[in-house]
Order: sequence, then C-alpha cells, then structure tokens
Amino acid sequence: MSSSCVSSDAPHRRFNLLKGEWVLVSPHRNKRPWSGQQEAASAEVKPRFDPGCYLCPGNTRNNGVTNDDYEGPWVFDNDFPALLTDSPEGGTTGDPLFRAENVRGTARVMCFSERHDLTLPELPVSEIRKVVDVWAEQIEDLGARYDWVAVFENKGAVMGCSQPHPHGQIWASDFLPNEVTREDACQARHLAETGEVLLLSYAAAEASKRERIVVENDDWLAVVPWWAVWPFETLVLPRRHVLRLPDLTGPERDGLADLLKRLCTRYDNLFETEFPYTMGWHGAPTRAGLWDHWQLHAHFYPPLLRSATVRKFMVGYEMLSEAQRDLTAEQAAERLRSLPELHFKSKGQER
Ligand code: H2U
Ligand code: ZN
Repeated sequence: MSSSCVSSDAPHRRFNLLKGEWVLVSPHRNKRPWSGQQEAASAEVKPRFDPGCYLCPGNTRNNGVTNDDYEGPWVFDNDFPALLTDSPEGGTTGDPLFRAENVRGTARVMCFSERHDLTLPELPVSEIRKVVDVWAEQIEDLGARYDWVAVFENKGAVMGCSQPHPHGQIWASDFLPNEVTREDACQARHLAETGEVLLLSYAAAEASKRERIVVENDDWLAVVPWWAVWPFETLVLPRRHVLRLPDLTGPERDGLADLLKRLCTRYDNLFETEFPYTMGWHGAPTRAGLWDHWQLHAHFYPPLLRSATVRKFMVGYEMLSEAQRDLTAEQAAERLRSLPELHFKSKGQER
C-alpha cells in the first residue's frame, strides 16, 4: 500500500467506490487455524460427450425438448425462467409499508461449446472469442427490448451451478436490479464530482501502480480490486472507455478472449481445481438514457480461500455488519501473478 497513513499489516477499512461501501481488512489474522468445513475436491474426469447431460448436443432435456446438434456456443430459452415475458406489466401494491411491483423479463442458458469436458480456460482462445461474440449478440438482441441484460456464469457445485456442462446464463429484465442501481449511482456521482469516469481513472491508476494486476494485455486489465471482498476476487477492465460489450472492436474481443483464458487458467492453477466462481458482466443499462458515467467491466467472485476445499463464508460480522477479509488484495494478486499460464491439466502434454 502506498499511503503512509494507513498500515498494510494492521486492521483497516477500504472503500469500494463502485458500490459505495467499506470492507474491513485484517491482515494480521492470516495465520489463524482452520478446523471447519472443507468442500469435497472433485477429481472427476469428464467425457467429451455425456449422453445423460441435459446440455450436450442432440440430447433431450428434462422437459422433453431436444437440443440442437450444435458446435461452439449455443443459446436456448431457460426451461425454468425466473422472469416471464407475459406476466402483468407495471403494477405496484401502492402500500408504502408493503411495496412490490410487477416485473417482466426472460432467461436463457448459453452452453459455451459442444464439449462437455472443457471449461472456459480449457477452450482455445478462438473458441473463447466466439463466447465473447455471443455474449455481445445476446446483449444487443435482448437490450433492444429490456432495460438490463445480465450475462453471468455460476461455475462449480459450490456456487450452486446445477449442470456440469460448461455454461452461463442470460437474464433480461424491465427493471434495473439492486447491484446495477448502486453501481449506476456511484459512477454517476463520481463523474459529477470529478468530471472523470470512475473505472477509467481506476484502471489507469492500477496500470501505473502495478500492485494488484493479475493479467493484462494491450486492451485489458484484470486486477484484484483495492476493495476486494472475496479472497481472490478480480475486476476485468478495458483500458478504453467502453459502455457495453457489443461496443467492443474485433481486436478488443480477441484481447478479451486472451485475457479470460489467462486469468481463468491462473485461477484453476491456484489450487489445481476447476476454480469455482460467479462471474458476470456489468455494462451501461440498455434502457434509453445518458450513461456516459458507465464503464464496462466484469466481476469474478470466487469463494475459495486456502485450498480446493476451504471456502470463505460471508457470515457473522459480514452478514450483520460489513464484509471482512484477512488476505490483502495485494497478497492475492501476488499469489495469482506467481502462477503459470499453462493449465494444470495440460502438464506433461506441452510440446
Ligand atoms: P446454473 O447456471 O446455476 O447451473 O443454472 C443452470 C440453468 O439451466 C438453470 O437456470 C436451466 C436451469 O433452469 N436448465 C434448463 O433450462 N433446462 C434443463 O434441462 C436443465 C437446466
Ligand atoms: Zn454435456
């Protein structure tokens, strides 16, 4: 930490400018013993195609619909969507103590590729680029009709992922969800107060400090953010001002595919496991409006703390007071930076 007034090895709080909230950092606590829950490590070898998988090409899903015989990314309507296209529109309870409003939306599932056995970092960069293109297409398509399009991936059973076939989700809604509303307000305030785009200034500052960078290339930066809450949380940022994924140029999409492969490979190599996380894209809302204060970014929120089986719990003080971490963002970035970019599963296969 560069500030002379805040000690990097004593308890301190850091401010998350994007969410407008503090996180308690307790680096002196790093060595506390652990005899709590361990997750079961999965060493399972998956087949290229699984006849029993609901998401593999040509298979029949739970509801009787047959999947396309697809190659590359493939999107289908979620059979159990949380939002419906034809539910009642626009009503509220009108009761200030018991507020509610009707909402509409839709949900889709996106298989990253036909391969049942390959997670995002195990796909070649050219295949990850196709995933980036489909993310952008989906935001463009649904963004024409909805205020917000959430593009995300829950990876690993520990994060509640229900299907082993590598996939993400897309939910579109006629409202702005809480996280987006908060980021919107914080970014708008920052522009109004400083005349600068928050995450553009932040990316430039991280690029020059070089304390929290995990991977970078000409167009992108992945950092453990100053205000990280999850042990190995990262923030993926373009270096240029970009509002939404569909605005990315071809070379920027290639750069993103390269960065995602390298970042997720480091994640997997950290504990030699398919590193679980929830990741997702935040870009300017697709509702009509002035969104110049926005900067496109992705959050990776991985739960693992000290091995493939020991996770961080957001409980106790965190649920009741505020988020807390022991490992500093700088230590986490250093750990991830020290890892190779050859995937642990390909060890011994390199030529
Ligand atoms: P996870 O990303 O958390 O694993 O969720 C998978 C989604 O896939 C989930 O929203 C959908 C579930 O509704 N799904 C289908 O639409 N059809 C199926 O046959 C299996 C799962
Ligand atoms: Zn499958």
